[in-house]
Amino acid sequence: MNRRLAEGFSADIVPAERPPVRAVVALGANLGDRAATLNAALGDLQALPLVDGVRASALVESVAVKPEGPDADAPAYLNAVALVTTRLAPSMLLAFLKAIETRHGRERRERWGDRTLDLDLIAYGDVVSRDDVLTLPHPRAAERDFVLAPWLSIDPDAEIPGAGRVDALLEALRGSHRGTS
Ligand code: PH2
Ligand code: MG
Ligand code: MG
Repeated sequence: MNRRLAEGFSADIVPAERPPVRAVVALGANLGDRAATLNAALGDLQALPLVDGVRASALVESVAVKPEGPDADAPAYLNAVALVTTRLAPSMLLAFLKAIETRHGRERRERWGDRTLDLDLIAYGDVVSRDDVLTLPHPRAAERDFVLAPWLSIDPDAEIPGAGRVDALLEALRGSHRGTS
C-alpha cells in the first residue's frame, strides 16, 4: 500500500508480512453445553487463517462475576485460556473472535450478561494500547482469577505487559480476598 494512502490508518490494518506473535485469548461460557462450545471454539481458533498454533488450558469452573460482584445464583461459567501463535494483526484477530462468538449463538443484551460464548483478547505480544475498540492488554485481566489461574497453568512465566507477572498478580488477588469471603 502506498505510504500516503496508509497514513491515518492504524498500523495493524496495513497489510504487511508480520512475524508470528503470541496472543492470549480467554474463553468463557455459562449457557448451553459449555464444554462442547469451548472445545468447538478452540477448534475454530486453530482453523483460523494465519494461526499457527493453539495451546489451551483445562476448562475451569467459576462463579459468575456480575457488575455487582460474584453471583452464585447465576449459571456458573466454564473458563479457559488459550495461547495462540498468529500472524494476524490484533484487529483481525479480534474480528475473528467476534465471528466465532456469533457462530456459537452469542447474543449481546446486558453488560456481563449470561452467554453461550465469550472470547476476549487478553494480550497480543507485548503490545500496550489504549484504543477505543481494542485495549491491550485487557483492562480487567489482572483482576480475574478465572483468567490468571488457567493462564498460569499453561505458562508459569506469563506476564501481563505493563502490569507484571501473572503468578504475582494472582497471589495478590487471592490475598486481597482472603478473610473477606
Ligand atoms: N465473564 C464476564 C463477566 N463475568 N464471570 C466468570 N466467572 N467468568 C467469565 O468469563 C466472566 C464472568 C464478562 O466477560
Ligand atoms: Mg469477557
Ligand atoms: Mg468479551
